[in-house]
Amino acid sequence: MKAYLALISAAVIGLAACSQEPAAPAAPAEAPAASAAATEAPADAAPASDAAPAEAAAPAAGNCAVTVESNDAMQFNTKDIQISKACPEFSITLKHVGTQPKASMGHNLVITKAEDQEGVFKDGVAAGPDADYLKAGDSRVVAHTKLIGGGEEDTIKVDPAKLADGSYKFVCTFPGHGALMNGTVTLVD
Ligand SMILES: [Cu+2]
Repeated sequence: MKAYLALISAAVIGLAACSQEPAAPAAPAEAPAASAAATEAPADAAPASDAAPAEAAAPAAGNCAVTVESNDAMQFNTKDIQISKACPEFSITLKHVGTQPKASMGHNLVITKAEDQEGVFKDGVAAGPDADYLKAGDSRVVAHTKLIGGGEEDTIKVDPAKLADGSYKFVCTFPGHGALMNGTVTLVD
């Protein structure tokens, strides 16, 4: 009610101002309206802003990203990447915690449908290092990182909705790595 009255009076003063000189009288007219709004706003807003970060934002941020490590021993540190369906998008960071260069121990993380993995791997190896061991424009690839060497990392975003119609896997397409460096991608609630 106070704000309503403030708006009315501001409007009246504003109208009066318009009939005279627009610029100068406008400034004093705005001041009371602004301070009325300021005193009322925190009372309404405070409970909402207290609740929001605790219940929604914090857990969501933690669940919508994962880091997968790879090393000089040709291994990922997980066999299953779990992606929450609730996430509008999901971040996967591939980290190479080893020291060897990508020419000799490069890794990538490539997500495909389970039945496409072998074909994507074979065609990727054939595509060679300049193509990051991925066939150009391969439509079977749902998402992939670039090829990285020791000390490097790369982050990709995945839309969980694109993983809903089948079973999905991940693999490193560096020659000889696929047999050891692979796993499943699982959608979870
Ligand atoms: Cu690899």
